[in-house]
Amino acid sequence: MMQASTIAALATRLDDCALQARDTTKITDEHPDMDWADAYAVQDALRARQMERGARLVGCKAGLTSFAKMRQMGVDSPVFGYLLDTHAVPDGGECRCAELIHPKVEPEIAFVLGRELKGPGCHIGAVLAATDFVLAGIEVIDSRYRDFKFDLKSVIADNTSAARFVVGGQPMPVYGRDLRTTGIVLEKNGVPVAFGAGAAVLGHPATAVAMLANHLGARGESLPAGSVVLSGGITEAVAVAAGDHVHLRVQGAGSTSIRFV
Ligand code: OOG
Ligand code: MG
Repeated sequence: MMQASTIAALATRLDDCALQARDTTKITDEHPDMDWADAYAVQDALRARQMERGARLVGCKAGLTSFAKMRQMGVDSPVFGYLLDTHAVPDGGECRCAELIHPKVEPEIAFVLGRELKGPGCHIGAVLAATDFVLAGIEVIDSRYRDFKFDLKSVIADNTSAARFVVGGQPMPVYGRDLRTTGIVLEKNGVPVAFGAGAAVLGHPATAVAMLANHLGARGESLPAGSVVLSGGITEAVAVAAGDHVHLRVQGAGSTSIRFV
């Protein structure tokens, strides 16, 4: 287990990089013996710093939940992070590129919970029973690591590259729907650039939410009612720059969009 002072210093370094939009080397380069608990301890310390400044927790995210994403980033298992109100962009709103290092967008299915979800033992059925509705979600990721190169422990410490997100469209109840065959189209500047279906995420996107609830349960946390949960990029992430307009259509759930300025 890392020393508390090391954990605090790493969280400060990652927080400062995000605040100043500058990158850093991945932390496992200097701390090769860091374990999973250390990585999540750094993430917890980062969250505490941001919440001390007044940010509110609004939900959680699962990442690296599709083979497209795992292949793109060269890793082999999902990771989990948190979402704050300071990450949220209104539907159709602006994202300022000057505040980010090297942003990319991901098409996701966002779950909004009507009831608390608590692991262990959480499964797809429990997730669907607790879900009020799903929405179209675009996550803007922005790794604080140079050239977006990291390993799993480094990316966990960095709150799984979370930077901004937008959700919107037409709230879609899950009852009577098959989220595996729910299609998505991601458009950049009016051109369709990525396509997929819910099954790209671990066979069913609710699996990612169940894994997240079980992960939190093991740490004594849960997903409260009202949480928004990003279930993970369905396709590879797409790089964006100022001037880009990104639009996500989710079959049966309308669409959401974000402008990069
Ligand atoms: C890590 C975060 C991945 C997703 O949806 O797969 C993620 C990264 O690729 O930088 O949010
Ligand atoms: Mg994501």
